[in-house]
This record gives sequence, structure tokens and C-alpha cells, in this order.
Amino acid sequence: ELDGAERRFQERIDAGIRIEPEDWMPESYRKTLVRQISQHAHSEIVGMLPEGNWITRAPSLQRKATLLAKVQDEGGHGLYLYAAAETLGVSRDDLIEALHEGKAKYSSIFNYPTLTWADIGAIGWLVDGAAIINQIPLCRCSYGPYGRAMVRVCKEESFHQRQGFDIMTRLAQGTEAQRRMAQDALNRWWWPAVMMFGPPDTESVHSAQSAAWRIKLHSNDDLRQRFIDQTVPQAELIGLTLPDPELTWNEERGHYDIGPIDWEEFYSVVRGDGPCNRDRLAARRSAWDRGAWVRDAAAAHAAKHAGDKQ
Ligand code: FAQ
Repeated sequence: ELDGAERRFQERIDAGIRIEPEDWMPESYRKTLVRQISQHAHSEIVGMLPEGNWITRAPSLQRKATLLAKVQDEGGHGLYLYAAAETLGVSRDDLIEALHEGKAKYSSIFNYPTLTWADIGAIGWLVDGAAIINQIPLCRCSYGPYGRAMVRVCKEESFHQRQGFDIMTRLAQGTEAQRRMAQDALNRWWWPAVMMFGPPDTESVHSAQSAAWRIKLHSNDDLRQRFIDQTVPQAELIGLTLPDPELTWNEERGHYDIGPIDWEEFYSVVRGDGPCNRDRLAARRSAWDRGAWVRDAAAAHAAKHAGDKQ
């Protein structure tokens, strides 16, 4: 049973009116948004690591400049998202501390290693491709600052997706060794990308409430299906094979059917036992510690400046 304020809040949401930071909101709505937006921000920041790993080894000046810009964009997305979370009354330092202490989640996908240059193609194509499918609906979510941040993020993600697909296309059409490298990257990234959308609907604890609040406009499984249906013809176009012998077009459903997803692997990565979880957190903590002098200098400069004005 909703009380009066909660009922009016829900009516606003149902009428498609956006919630802004100064509006009244139930504490549980605020907490859900802080959880999702901060996890999303951490994903963008930790997501810089697997690709950052290849900046010095990109195969040409152009590839290097493009990758550098892409990774920098992800850093920007993290910053917009931390700013969106701050409108809900949390501090960025607290959110970052929760990440560094291993208390906050970030996307499972960034706990896999980037072993070859083709992995950079696979990430752009599949991971940014999946991110766009998840984030386009978020542009229309009920919380104003989150939805508005997503508009620019999605534009940049489509550039990222195109650069990844371009790398994969070139490799797939290259020498036999390059084609094998592209196929190997696809084999390793396909299932983790399929898992990015989260647990199956039947096990997704937050979905029902987030849907009622219009934070989630489509279910995990619906978005996953959309990703699969979009990606199969792209793989066919460049002559690569998705690593799923059970993948078949289902005429009746009008969708592709896939083989079983290894949810044990997903939960183990989310719990912190993926191939790179420890490395990723160690890299973030070390970057934070090594940046202390920059934060100190900026604070000292600001303090001096404030004195000047007085
Ligand atoms: N990894 O009840 P649900 C990017 C957790 S894109 C880890 O279904 P919800 C761009 C979930 O947090 C990646 N944990 O949860 C880029 C919850 O745990 P909690 C980031 C996951 O929130 C590309 C529990 O499982 N995108 O960064 C994952 O309703 C390339 C139960 O799950 C976003 O964050 C997972 N994959 O739905 C950057 C998008 N999935 O919190 C660099 C915004 C679920 O109770 C390079 N987020 N969990 O402890 C969302 O849309 C939602 O939060 C979902 C999960 C759909 C991810």
C-alpha cells in the first residue's frame, strides 16, 4: 500500500513526467538510482583498463589516435555519471572508496583480459554494441540527470561500436593469421558480452521495481535478445562464426535461439573471481594513490584562489 506522497510520485512516473534532483522521491528510489548509476560510472572507469592496455601497441598511428580518443571518452562517461549520482546526495569520494574497497560492483565484462589487438575490435563491436542497446532506453528513464547524461554517452558509444566493427572487418578480410586472431577474439568475448545484460529475468531481483519506476524500460532478457538478433547478421557479413553451435533462427518467435548461458561463470565473475578482477581493482587503487599529489595541488590552488577573491 503506497502512502499519499508515494502514490503521487508513482502517478508522475506513470504520466511520463521526469523526476529531478529537487523533487521528493522515496528513499528506495534514490538508493536504487545511486546503486545503478554508480555501478555504471565504475564500469566506465574500470572499462578504460582492458583497452588502455593496447594504446601503446595499436598497429598504426590512426588506430592509436582513435583508441586513445575512445578510452578518453569512457573516462568522460564515468565523470558525467558520477556527477549524475552526486545529484542524489552522495559524494564522489564515497562512491570511489566503495569501489576501491571491493564493496561496489562494476560490469562483469571488464574482468576479462585483452590478449591480442583483435580483442580491441571485439570490445568495440560487442561490448559497446551491447552497451548501446542497454543505454538507448535509459535516455528515456524517469530520472532527469541520468537520462540526459545517456544522450551524449550513446552518441559516443555508436562511434566506439563502429571503430570496433571496422577493426574486426579489416582483420576478418586480412591474412589467414589475422582472420584467425579475429575469430579467436570473437570466441572469447561473445558469451561474456551476452552475460553483460545481467541475470535472466526470473533471477533479476531489481527488475520489477525498476520497471515500475521506469528506470528499466525493457527486461534483461529482452535487451539480450535484441543484441543477439542485431549481432548475428553482422558476424555473417564479415564471415566470422559466433561460438554457439545451437544458434538458430526461430521462425515462430522471429528471433534467434541460443544455446545455454553459463550462469555459474557470470556469478563467479560478479563475486570477484573472474580472470582479472584483482588486477582491475589493484590498477584503480594504484592510480588513485599515485594521483594524490594532483588532488592536493588542485585543492591548494583552489584555496589560494578563494583567498585572492576575498
Ligand atoms: N556485471 O536485478 P538485476 C559500459 C548485478 S557498459 C556485474 O538484474 P539491475 C560502456 C546487479 O548489479 C557496462 N553485476 O540488477 C563501456 C545486481 O547486484 P546488486 C555498464 C551485474 O540493476 C564499453 C544483481 O546482479 N552499463 O560501461 C551485472 O536491475 C566499453 C542482480 O541483477 C551499465 O551499468 C553485470 N553485467 O540490472 C565502457 C548500464 N548484471 O546491485 C568501456 C546501467 C547484473 O543488487 C568500454 N545498468 N549485475 O548488488 C543497468 O542497466 C542495470 O544495472 C543492469 C542490471 C541491466 C546491468
